[in-house]
Amino acid sequence: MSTVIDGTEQVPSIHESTVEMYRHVRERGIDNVFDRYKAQQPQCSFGIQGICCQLCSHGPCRITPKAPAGICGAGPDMIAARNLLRLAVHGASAYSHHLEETAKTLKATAEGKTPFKIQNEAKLREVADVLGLGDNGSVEELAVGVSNAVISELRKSADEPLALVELFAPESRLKVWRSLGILPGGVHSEVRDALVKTMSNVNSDPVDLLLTALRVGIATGYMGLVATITLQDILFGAPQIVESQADLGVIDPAYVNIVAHGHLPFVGTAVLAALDNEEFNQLAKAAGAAGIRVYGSMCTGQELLQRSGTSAKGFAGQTGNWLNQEFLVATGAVDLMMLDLNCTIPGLKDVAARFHTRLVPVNKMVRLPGIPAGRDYEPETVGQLARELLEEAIEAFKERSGDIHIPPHRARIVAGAGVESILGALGGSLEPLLEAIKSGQIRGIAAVVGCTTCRDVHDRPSVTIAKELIANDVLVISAGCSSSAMATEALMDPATADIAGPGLAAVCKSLGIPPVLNFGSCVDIGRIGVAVSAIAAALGVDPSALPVAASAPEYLEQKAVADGLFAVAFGLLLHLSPAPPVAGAPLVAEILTGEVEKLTGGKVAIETDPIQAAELILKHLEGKRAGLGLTTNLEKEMA
Ligand code: XCC
Repeated sequence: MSTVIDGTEQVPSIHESTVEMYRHVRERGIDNVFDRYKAQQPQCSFGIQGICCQLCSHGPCRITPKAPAGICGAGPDMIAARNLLRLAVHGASAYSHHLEETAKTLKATAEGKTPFKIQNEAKLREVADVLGLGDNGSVEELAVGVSNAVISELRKSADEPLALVELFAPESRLKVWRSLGILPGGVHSEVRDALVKTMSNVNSDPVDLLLTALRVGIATGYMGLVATITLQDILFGAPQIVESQADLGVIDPAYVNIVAHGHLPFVGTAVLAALDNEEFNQLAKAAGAAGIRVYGSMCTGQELLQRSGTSAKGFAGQTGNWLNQEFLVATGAVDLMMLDLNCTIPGLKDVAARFHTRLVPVNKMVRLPGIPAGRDYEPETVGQLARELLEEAIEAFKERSGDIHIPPHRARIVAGAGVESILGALGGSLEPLLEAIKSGQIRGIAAVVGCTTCRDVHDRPSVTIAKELIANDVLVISAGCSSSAMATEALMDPATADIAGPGLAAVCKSLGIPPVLNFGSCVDIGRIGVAVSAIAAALGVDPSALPVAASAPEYLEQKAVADGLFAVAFGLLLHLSPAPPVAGAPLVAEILTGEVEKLTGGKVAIETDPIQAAELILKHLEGKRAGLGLTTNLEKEMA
């Protein structure tokens, strides 16, 4: 954090732009996330270890040597497992909200009630066919059928296995999950059952609670992630390789500036579509601006970025991840922010109050005290909402104070990775990638994904791990806030290929791709699951056998917990930092970091040092290479 140690100032972020803005807001006496983090230290060790229970009025109960059980008799393992499951349920719920909004949008679009047009008929027909709807109906009929099928999957009982899991998961995974009794049913029912289990004095078996957490993770993986990206691809088109820019320096103060902030791409896409009408640019010019620009923040930004060649044309760049949001407003050049779902921090409102920036919740889940509601996304009214937001942004532009400070940094990025776009880049077949892995030119694949935190220097762990891995010829794929971290540090610029090891650098240069592939937003972690399944199928093995690992080096919140449990259920090594709240629960920690591997093939590895973390991932990949009979580094050195 920003303190002076041994005469050296330790900055709060790895990014020059964020550090510059941090200094800027401090000079103005504006509170911010980094200073609040500092003010919270030291934090409660019971909470950090996961051994604090606050469920009933007897609590909080904390586990100590003197009091090894809560008042009800709950021990540390039960408390930690219950807390972990509750976190996962929260994440699953948020993802299912996103999915339901997407399904509603697809259906309304098919009925001609939205400004959107179905962009990907081929994927619609493919999915409709897999769902048993045939592929011959009209686009509209099939889209309504697919939407209805997904909504009924969300709502069915917990006893009826999710058809989408049975249709899309590798057969070898289904076998494992069936044998463990963790093949999930309807998401809403799974959420309800998990909440019942985690109520006071219902379920006191940590093993059952952890298996339930894996079950919730699988439901999240195939519904919240894979189903959401599938429907969004049908609606807005699959991501295509695009070029853009990232970092706070993308903001141009000459324009009316609008930021799409959150996770759901609907309102941002509608605003970009409304901008096709020259009327708004003319209005902006009449107000003294050069025109109107729409930028992205966090995952909504990633959604727009990866489709900026097609359905999100006109997108002007990615500003950064969630830890940048207060600094973004403090540039003084953001006129309006559209807020949908997480991660809109309460502190954002206080910064906006110091500037002219209008904060507009555009999702019925998002509310800020004192900010009027009434502009929530509905598929049927989003066209009108987009026009109103454009008008309001132009009005806000007129209120700028002139206190504008934009760090000059921006990086070139290539985005839009996914199975379809990778196949396109490889000439229609995964074979060149598989050959590079088999020959050892690429040692393996690491998905370095998820949030970022203040626990370390902002974005340092994500960027450090990625750099270590690519230097050792591991292809890194990223999604979520860590993706913005790497974009800002130019790891998604093909010109950075030289910092990769010789094998990976050669592959990057021959294909013109960067050493870190941008898979997009949080939900696009599902795209990584689809890609790994495709590689496993091509090699005829289970995903757990592949030289593939996942890392959430700065995990923050509940969606990340659900994602992580999916990775473990899917059979992957999941490196996690900071340490999840299980350190005070020996059995839970032992299961997650060891025993679960015997059940699913996956496990958690906790390591807060990014260099050590990269080493343990490399060791894991080499172990998997050996298991498949592929050359290991050791053999290479001895040859
Ligand atoms: Fe929020 Fe997706 Fe996490 Fe970033 S990465 S801190 S959830 S915005 Ni998913």
